[in-house]
Amino acid sequence: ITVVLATRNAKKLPEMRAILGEAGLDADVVGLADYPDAPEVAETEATFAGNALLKARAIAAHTGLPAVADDSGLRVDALNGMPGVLSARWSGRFGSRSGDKDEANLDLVLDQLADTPEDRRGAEFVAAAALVVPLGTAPRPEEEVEEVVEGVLRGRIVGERRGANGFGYDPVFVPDGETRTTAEMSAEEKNSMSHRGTAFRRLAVRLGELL
Ligand code: ITT
Repeated sequence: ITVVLATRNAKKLPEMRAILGEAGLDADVVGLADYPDAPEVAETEATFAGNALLKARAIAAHTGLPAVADDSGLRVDALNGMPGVLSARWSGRFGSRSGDKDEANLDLVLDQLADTPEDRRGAEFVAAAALVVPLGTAPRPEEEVEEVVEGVLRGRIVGERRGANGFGYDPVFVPDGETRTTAEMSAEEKNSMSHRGTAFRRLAVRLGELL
């Protein structure tokens, strides 16, 4: 069976692939590179789960294959949960390379928290992982399946960038019980504790049951 990963984020894709692979999922996992005409989905929902489902539904409908999507972001306590579902586009600057956008978002969160004391810098990464199995898929072709699961990683925002791994807000995020940012960890180490790791390990179990 083939499963399509419905993301255009080139840094998320290998994380999703690695987590599903390590979970022992017995499927051929492909990205959107194989589907150049796949629709771009506007993230119009107010929740991570809602947006993840929109993305998975659109790609399942386009490809006729089971599709898995991630919608994720950073919720900062001192900013009342912002940037949340707006995490990717928070800075409002859409550079041609995703790296530029990440840098602008990092500048913004460091700037917004510049005067926030050490004990009020709590934050969490959240990921919703959605699975849509379209009608006609073996072994239950008469059944359409939609599932969403979430994962959360609690931590805090540090005062300056540290580390070169990962993407997005990783250089300023230190998980609870850790001293290093998630950008200072190997991919395996980050995936073992991350919001995306938790969500996609759960989803892999469901995929294994369904396919
Ligand atoms: P797709 O919708 O195509 O998957 P996207 O980058 O637009 O790609 P989201 O809308 O889910 O994805 O936004 C996720 C943003 O949240 C991402 O761009 C980062 O800024 C942030 N983020 C999510 N997970 C992260 C992680 O593990 N480490 C650091 N930042 C993360």
